[in-house]
Amino acid sequence: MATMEIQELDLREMGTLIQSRVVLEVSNQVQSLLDSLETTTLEIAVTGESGAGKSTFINALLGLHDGDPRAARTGVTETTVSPTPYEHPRLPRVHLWDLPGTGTPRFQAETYLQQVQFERYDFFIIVASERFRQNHAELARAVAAMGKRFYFVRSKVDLDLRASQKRRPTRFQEVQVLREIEADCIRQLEKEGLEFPKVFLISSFELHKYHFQLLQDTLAEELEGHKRHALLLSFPSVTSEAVQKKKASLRKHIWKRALMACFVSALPGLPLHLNIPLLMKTLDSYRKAFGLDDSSLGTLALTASKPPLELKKQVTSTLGKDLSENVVQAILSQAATYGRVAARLVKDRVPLLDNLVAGGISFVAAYYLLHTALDSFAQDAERVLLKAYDLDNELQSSVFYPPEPGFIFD
Ligand SMILES: Nc1nc2c(ncn2[C@@H]2O[C@H](COP(=O)(O)OP(=O)(O)OP(=O)(O)O)[C@@H](O)[C@H]2O)c(=O)[nH]1
Ligand SMILES: [Mg+2]
Repeated sequence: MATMEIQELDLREMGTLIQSRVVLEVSNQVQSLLDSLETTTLEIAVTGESGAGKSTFINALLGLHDGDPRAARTGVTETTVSPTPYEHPRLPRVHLWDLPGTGTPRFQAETYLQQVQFERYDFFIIVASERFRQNHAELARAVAAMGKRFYFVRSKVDLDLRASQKRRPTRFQEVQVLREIEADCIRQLEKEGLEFPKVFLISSFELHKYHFQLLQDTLAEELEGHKRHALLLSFPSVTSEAVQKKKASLRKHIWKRALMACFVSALPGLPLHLNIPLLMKTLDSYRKAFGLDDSSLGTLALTASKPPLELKKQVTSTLGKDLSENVVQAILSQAATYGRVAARLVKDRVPLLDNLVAGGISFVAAYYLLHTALDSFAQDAERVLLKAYDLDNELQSSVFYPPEPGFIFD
């Protein structure tokens, strides 16, 4: 079957096309699109009073355990005096900034913002572990006046819930307590003159609960283009929804990555002339983005207090288990079988790529491979999450999707 499909495509024509200037120009443009995606910076400022949980929150966002040498120091009575950047372990252009505390008696929002060089941040997260106060509101107003966005995070809600449960064990209702905390925060901020403040309730030890997903959605919505992509990739996927969003964001760029994998080693006359190392690199970055590499699984195991092996066992896809060239080659040869289907689908949706699909089965194969990999990694990631957070019974139905067609453009 595979050979028949390959014969149907005129290989000589494909070779000519690949070497033609037009395609080279397209590929240059695509390369610069990918470059601009990779060089997009995201600078997130995290501020609040001393002990509010800023450093712990930063580590949770970076997916780093407190003991990791790259992590921010936590739980120490040592106030940061100058802004300290923490680089994202996978995305060197994404930084979380631990800013000096705002709780000093002589706090002056505008001076503070000048001192921390407010202009370099994309947005501010203002963290409070108890009540929001005048200085939080003042800071938010000053941030807005300087043309930047701010978000309030009420941290350590796990502690509040536990305390409340102890106080009223028979009447305790989690949803009710959360509502009360949120309403109280909003009331405080309104009293300080802020209109319609939005507060996200978070526990840095249990990001999968409470408002973390909502915070991520809100941030993503309010960022544009490449920065949104960077945010979706950099935040840990702690819910099924986040996994799906990450997948959708990566999916939009598959065609560009597939295209780039086609031309570098173009040898006319060969059915598959793909840049395999480049494809392997892309696949590896996908796998890490979903937290399926050993290091990410290890951190999750520590956070969730689960044996690492138990989480690793949830990675059942062929590519997730063995990201080797042999497996990749096997999938690529399968792709040839689907060449015609792919060609038709791609042709229907993206006219620009007509020629590529008709001329290069290698493009279709790379496209198919990356699609398959994203689907598999996302499913693995969901299984890992279910196991890590013991959600097996609650969410099972959302995890086992029917097989996807694999060639649909978003
Ligand atoms: N239970 C619980 N404890 C938290 C949470 N976030 C932080 N903590 C604890 O609160 C303490 C202070 O946290 P840090 O992250 O060091 O606070 P910080 O705001 O960075 O403090 P400074 O650097 O001194 O300004 C630590 O003991 C943390 O373990 C949370 O979400 N839940
Ligand atoms: Mg700190």
